[in-house]
Amino acid sequence: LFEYAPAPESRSVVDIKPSYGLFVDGEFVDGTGESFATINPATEEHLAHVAEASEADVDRAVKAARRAYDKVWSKMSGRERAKYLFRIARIIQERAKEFAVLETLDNGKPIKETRDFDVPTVAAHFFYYAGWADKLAYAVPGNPAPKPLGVAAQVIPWNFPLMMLAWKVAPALAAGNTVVLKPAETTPLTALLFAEVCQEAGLPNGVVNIVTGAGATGAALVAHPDVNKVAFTGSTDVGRTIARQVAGTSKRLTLELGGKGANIVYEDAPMDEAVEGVVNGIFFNQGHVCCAGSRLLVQESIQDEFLERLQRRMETLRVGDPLDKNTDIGAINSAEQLARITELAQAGEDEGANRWSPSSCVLPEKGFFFAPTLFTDVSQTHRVAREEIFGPVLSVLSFRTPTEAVQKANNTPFGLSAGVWSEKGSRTLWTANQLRAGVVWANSFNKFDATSPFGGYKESGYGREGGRQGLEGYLK
Ligand code: TXE
Repeated sequence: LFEYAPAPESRSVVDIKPSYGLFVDGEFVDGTGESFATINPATEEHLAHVAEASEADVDRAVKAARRAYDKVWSKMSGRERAKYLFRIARIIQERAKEFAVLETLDNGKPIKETRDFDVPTVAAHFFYYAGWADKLAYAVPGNPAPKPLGVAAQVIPWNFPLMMLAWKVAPALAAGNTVVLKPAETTPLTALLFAEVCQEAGLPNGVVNIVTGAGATGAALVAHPDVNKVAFTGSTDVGRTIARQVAGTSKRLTLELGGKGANIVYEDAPMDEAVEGVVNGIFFNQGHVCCAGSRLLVQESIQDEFLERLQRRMETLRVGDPLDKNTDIGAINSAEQLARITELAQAGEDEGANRWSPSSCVLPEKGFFFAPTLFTDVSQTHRVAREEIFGPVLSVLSFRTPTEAVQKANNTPFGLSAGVWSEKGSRTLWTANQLRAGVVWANSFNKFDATSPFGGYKESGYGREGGRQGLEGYLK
């Protein structure tokens, strides 16, 4: 069932073409609109030109997805669909190096993350949902024969370009839907490489379509009348716009939006692990993580010692060339995002918080980089404590009692993630139960698994991705 050919030796690590079209109905086609450049944020060098899909292009892609749904994909058995998903997973594994390098070039994240985290997680996701394709009767409790929704419009951000694609495409296809996906404008290249994987896997034409472009392309896709489902990950503002746009239609919607996660460190926490977890929680992927632990809540009795250890650890972080295997913090994804982080960090200083960055940190002269930054003397009303910075900036608050920790952690319009650090299981469970966050990690942070549902409370969105629950958003 799962025939498997090893990659030919000759395949170069990554072959970036000068320009890319759209992937519609199984082939790369020219767009009818303009094109735009995607750059390497670590060097500011031009990588490729990519088509900006017009409304007419989006219409063509949705029509292809509809045809594929009606004629092929919805008629196929789950077992047969699984075969394609398994093939896709295997080809991603074969081409892992290519994907990792391309993702690092287009996004700016360190190669050790794309190599050890993004690409393996993506393959795992396709393997996992391949396993569900013939077991959908068990996916939605109490409903023996759930049906796919039809054509799914999927709009994704730039922080985990390939992983966000996997989170959306794998469950949609497993459940029997076809998709039109729009990657973010600053990171379109791995989605286009994924289109090649679909071809290589022999996926029927039109089951996956990729339309590149900016917000207008995304808006045209969401508005298309023949779309049955909209899945969006991105900013809370755009999420609101999309919710308004979809309201009053029969389209189903899931949203995964921003966050302002708290990492709660109790006085009995395993100290070394907690320091590592806090560092990972905010500096992983340059802090471009919706579930980042961007607020540290540390118990007052250990605050001084903890901060001293944290600062010592931050002195060892290596910021720079994302292709260097030793780099911990790569490039900020775009000039716009760098400006946003810079502005918010400045607001932190202006509002009276105390700003610190490691003295060891020397930023490269070219490219978009931001030093790992710690804010202490932060009050809950400061912008650095309230707004999603989406960069390597950690705001420190303290607490005396568990109740105060929970109150402060929940004092945000968001509710995506939190971490609890304590040796005491009962305290961890009590805290987790009080937290209004979709995911709570205990003595760990930023752990992801395909079997585990992920999603938000409050303004962090609704619906879940991952796990059995991830299928619910694609079934009726
Ligand atoms: O997001 P946008 P941006 C947060 C983070 C960041 C801020 C802004 O705080 O600093 O958002 O980032 C497409 N209709 N997050 O401006 O604009 C867009 O082309 C349909 C958190 O980059 O939301 C891209 O593909 N689509 C977040 C995608 O939406 C539209 C990840 C996300 O871009 C659209 C990213 C429209 N009207 C940013 N306008 C997370 N939750 O992980 C834009 N898009």
